[in-house]
Amino acid sequence: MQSHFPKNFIWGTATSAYQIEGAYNEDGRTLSHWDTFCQEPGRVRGGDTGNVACDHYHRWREDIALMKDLGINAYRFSVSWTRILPNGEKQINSKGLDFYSQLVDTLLENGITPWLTLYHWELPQPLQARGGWAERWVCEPFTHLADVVSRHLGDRVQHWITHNEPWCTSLLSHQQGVHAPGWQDWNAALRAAHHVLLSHGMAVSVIRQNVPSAQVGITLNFEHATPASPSPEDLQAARIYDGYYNRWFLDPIFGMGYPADMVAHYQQSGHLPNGLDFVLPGDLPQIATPLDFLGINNYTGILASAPLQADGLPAVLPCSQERTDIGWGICPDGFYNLLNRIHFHYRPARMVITENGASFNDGPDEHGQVNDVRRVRYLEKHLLAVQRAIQNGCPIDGYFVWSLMDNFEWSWGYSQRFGIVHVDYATQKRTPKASYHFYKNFIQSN
Ligand code: IFM
Repeated sequence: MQSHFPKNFIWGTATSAYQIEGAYNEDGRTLSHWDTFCQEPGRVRGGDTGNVACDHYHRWREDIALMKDLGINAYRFSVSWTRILPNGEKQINSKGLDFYSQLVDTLLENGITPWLTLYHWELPQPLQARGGWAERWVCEPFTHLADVVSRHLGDRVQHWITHNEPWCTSLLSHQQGVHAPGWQDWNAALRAAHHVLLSHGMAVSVIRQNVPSAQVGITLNFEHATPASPSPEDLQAARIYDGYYNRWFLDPIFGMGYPADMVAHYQQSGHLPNGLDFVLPGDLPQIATPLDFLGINNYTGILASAPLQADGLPAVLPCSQERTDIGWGICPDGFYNLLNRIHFHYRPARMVITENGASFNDGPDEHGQVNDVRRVRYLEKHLLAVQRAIQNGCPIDGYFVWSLMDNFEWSWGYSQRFGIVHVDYATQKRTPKASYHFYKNFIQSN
């Protein structure tokens, strides 16, 4: 593949704390709502948990050596809230901060820029027990977390992401019930979405106070919605799905407030019996605090069709017959359209692809090699889409593969492998896959 990426492009890989660290009860870490969710029968495939995961808490030096060999110049990771603030609020666990401090120092020594995500889905269990993201007060402890972490690491960490994928924290977790806390309550989900966004705005201000030179952003996940046919009904179905998944988050972050068509639609569907009563004066400007960059996560897209279902959402199908092992359609053109649409409609200052990747469950062959050619093809096509979007004027200056290594895939447990490094969970042996070598060459040739 001929590639022409701009000079100084950011090449990275991404992970998150609960998915790789393990050591769930070591050095003062306490339980998050994902630890307790995993204990509930039927929530996670195979009864899997993140208790050990990739044991990164003990093997992080080896993992940084892999990153160094890969040639990336940036690494995106998240912090575990309960490692740092064991009861979720005031009291600080210095051992938790020390862990991330050492990690950051060693990344920098190896020429790898740390990109730190504050919230990648691990809410301290005591906060969940009091209602979690559905409650407005939760913004305060989150802002405190942002304050503590940015005070301690802000002398070395310049790139800050407040939240990872607010759609997942709110709707996937509180409306669909697939992620912790596993609720199926539309109104709670929309309140949670607002509190996540509000806490984001509050955290941006705190990070900027503590680290005046910081680059601060948020990472949203997107699914490009295509109407299943040109009929007006299917067009409207796609528009509603887009509102549910993409616009509900993009619009307020870019100062447009919640999309009026979706507010009306949710009211008609009974999801907002009291309207937007949870939005108080001052919230929307706070949410729309200007950002240095928008983090973009994309894996797939969908085809939407009428009629709408009882809950007001359209029926959806994968965007293509070609699928990854988790069943998601492979649609690089949808990704390209999405990037253009974000740039031309919302005009973020910078765009960074903070996650892109695929689940393919290839394991080692008889020679111990993992020849994940389907992932190589997936990455090639999506990198090409990014390159085309840049050529079309999109200000994209970074790309992070999800993920550095196979890890705990939430409610799918360990059944789905997204890594470019294979992890044998019985021995914790790491084996770089063909996609790792592909990415290494790709970075070198750029
Ligand atoms: O593993 C997740 C990650 O935690 C968030 N973005 C999507 C990935 C694949 O599902």
